[in-house]
Amino acid sequence: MRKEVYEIYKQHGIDIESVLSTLKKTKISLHCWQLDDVNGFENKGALTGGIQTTGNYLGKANDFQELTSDLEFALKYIPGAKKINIHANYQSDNVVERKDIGPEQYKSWVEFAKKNNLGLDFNPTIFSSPMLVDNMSLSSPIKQVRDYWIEHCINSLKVTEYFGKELGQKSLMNIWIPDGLKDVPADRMAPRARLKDSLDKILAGYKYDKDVMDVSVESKVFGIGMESYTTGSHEFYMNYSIKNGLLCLLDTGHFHPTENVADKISSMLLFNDRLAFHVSRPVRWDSDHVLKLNDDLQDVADELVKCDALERAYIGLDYFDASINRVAALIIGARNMEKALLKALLTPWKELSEAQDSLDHTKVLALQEELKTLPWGEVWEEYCSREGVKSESEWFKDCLLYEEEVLLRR
Ligand code: RNT
Ligand code: ZN
Repeated sequence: MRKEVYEIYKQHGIDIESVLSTLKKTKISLHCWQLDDVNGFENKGALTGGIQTTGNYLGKANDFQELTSDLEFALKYIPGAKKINIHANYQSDNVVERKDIGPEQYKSWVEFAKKNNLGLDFNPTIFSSPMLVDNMSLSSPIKQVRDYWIEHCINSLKVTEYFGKELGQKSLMNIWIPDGLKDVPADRMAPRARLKDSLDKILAGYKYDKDVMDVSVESKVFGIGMESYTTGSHEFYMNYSIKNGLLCLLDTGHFHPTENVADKISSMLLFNDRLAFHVSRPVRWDSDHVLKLNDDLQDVADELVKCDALERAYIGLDYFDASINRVAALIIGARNMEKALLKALLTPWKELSEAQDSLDHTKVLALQEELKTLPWGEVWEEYCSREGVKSESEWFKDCLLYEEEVLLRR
């Protein structure tokens, strides 16, 4: 990086060294499910629950060994502190029926995390299962179905607590259910009342150690086959989480296409200690495209930084593209998340907000636009090199080699 770059940012009151030290310790949770199209390691059935992957690019990971070797490869090209986000259907040891899982089933994941200096997050897997009846789980009218998933979630709390304890850093357990209806409901309230009751039973079912884990709930506006109603709406979970000391998780693909998810962050932070994210890229619907460094992503990163909320947020990625090299997809999206955070940290928010508060809106606009041409790319290269991570042109070459030597031989 040129010496002048320090000066350029200093003129705006930004100290590059402190930016890099903040960025380096900001954790990003990498979702394991990009590498195998959300399949998991159980007997493979179809992906159900209103989510879809499209594409059949060669080289998908088929088991724990392949998936962790892909992860280890990807990790080399992603700077900063990382966690791995796993789903319950990625049991690494002695696979059991989903409702019966426990720490025993994820021992190899913990070993993998320790070896690679990673944290772990966890998700009960409430899709792709015959126990999902008519796309309903915790809000199903069938008691036996609800009870099955309640038990799965209670056991998931134990797994998550185990991760937090073993790895000495907080683990997040996120509950997402697909429950919903294709057509206009006869009754919107009853499924939501059942969901509320199921969540109460889960929380009463196991008193987890709050020092080592948090629980979040993820809303959604619609799913494939559930276009008219989802039980777990944003309003439902926003209220449930605040009343019960859980975190609200915002998935950036789970709102109406023109809704600005970044705009929600400041309001949420005024009433919640902590907030969780699934950062995704919806294209016309919740399509889970790989993150690009676009305005939507930047807006989310900007809000987290200007609200001084990096330590109050769980940042998880959530996209799955089966039409391109899956390892590259994971790397590209994660690097873009890092880049967005870097750009946000290199922005003089104080200067901008002072201009806003002194009603100098012209300066706000002028400065916002001027900042776009500052040499942040040089700072990015510097960050990557300090982290021992290859630069833009280099990592992709390695990835093509990995494709040729490993992925295409599967
Ligand atoms: C689905 C949700 C959910 C899943 C993962 C696999 O729309 O976004 O988070 O993507 O749990
Ligand atoms: Zn999500």
